[in-house]
Amino acid sequence: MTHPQGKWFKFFGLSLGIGSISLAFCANPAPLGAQENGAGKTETDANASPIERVQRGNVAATLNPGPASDGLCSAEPTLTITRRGKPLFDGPVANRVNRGGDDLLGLCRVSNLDVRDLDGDQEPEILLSNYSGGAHCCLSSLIYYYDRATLSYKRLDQFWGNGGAGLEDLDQDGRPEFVSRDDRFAYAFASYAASSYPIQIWRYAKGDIKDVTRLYPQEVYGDAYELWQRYQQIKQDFELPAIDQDISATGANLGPVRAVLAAYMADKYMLNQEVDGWKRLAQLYPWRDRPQFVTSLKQHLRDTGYITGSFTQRIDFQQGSSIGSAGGRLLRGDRHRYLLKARAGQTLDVTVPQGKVRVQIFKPDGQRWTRLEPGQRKLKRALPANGDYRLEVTAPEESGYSMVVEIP
Ligand SMILES: [Ca+2]
Ligand SMILES: [Ca+2]
Repeated sequence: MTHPQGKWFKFFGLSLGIGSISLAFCANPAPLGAQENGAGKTETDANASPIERVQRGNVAATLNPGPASDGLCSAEPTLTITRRGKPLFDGPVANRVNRGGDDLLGLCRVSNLDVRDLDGDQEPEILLSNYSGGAHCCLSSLIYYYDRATLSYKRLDQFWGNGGAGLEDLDQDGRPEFVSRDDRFAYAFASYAASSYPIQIWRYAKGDIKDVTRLYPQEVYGDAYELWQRYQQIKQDFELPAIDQDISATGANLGPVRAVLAAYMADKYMLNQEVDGWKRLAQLYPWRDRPQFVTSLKQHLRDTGYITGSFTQRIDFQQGSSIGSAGGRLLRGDRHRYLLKARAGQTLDVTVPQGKVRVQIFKPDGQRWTRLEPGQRKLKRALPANGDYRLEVTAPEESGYSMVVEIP
């Protein structure tokens, strides 16, 4: 895969980049209508007409950005959507974009029209990107989706902040994921230009969009690795103070180091490798103010939901292998949920080599099927149905654990 964060590294100092299908255009925007990035795109005007048209299957959409009011922002963008030959939407793209809750964002430059089925239900969605105007903020995706109940199109706004998102089918299941970065790390530990970001992966389905980053451990691992390399680069590029020097006296700026380690720790939490992460951080950040840095970093990770007792993620089977593993640390009340796809008749073999934990296993229909009590190490049974099984791990008192799952 082309990793978007690679581009952010390249533009370190600008932090404008995004994925291969880019929604970014903060600096030096390309003329509207000049792209040819959609298989169904049928028109780009010889005079760089701003009108974009895309058709896929029975759905066709046309975006007319209207006259540019100040050379960058459009005055009155309009959109038409035709489904099965019937015009179902014809009007302005609303001039405010919902950022979540009541917080609204300006609409300045709407572009990158695409028509594609984002959730694999054979019904294409219409995708636009919006730039609100400003030095490097803000980007958002506008998704028009067909609502079968009202036989009309509704819109979902997804706010990305400074970074934008790229569309990429990471697991090649035919449904593309939005690959973005966690914008809450902008300015958190350094200036904007020196900030670093953990990866975020979002999935659209049925009029809703969700953060599914934990379901993509390979991508998160790749991101953590790139952040690690970035840390090494920063160490080379910046003259960092000696370990025993009083930082406040030298005036040294450790912001870029703190920022990259903050993003790295967020990824480590997503991988359930936080114990290893904190161990490494102790070596990577040897300066005297480490306790203060760790305290503020933990607070930030708590505020942004990385430090949490409960989560759901899919068990990651290495390619060609029937063995997957999981693990972490549980406090009382925490719940680690793992999903596992299997077929009826296959044998499920669960081993808990470490930890005093309870593993409850639920069938694809949601009914509890069987469980391992704290202290029990092994369970082996034939599975009764096809589908996603859920393994829930809890602990009667604080415990680390590891778990190996095999479906031979
Ligand atoms: Ca769809
Ligand atoms: Ca996918």
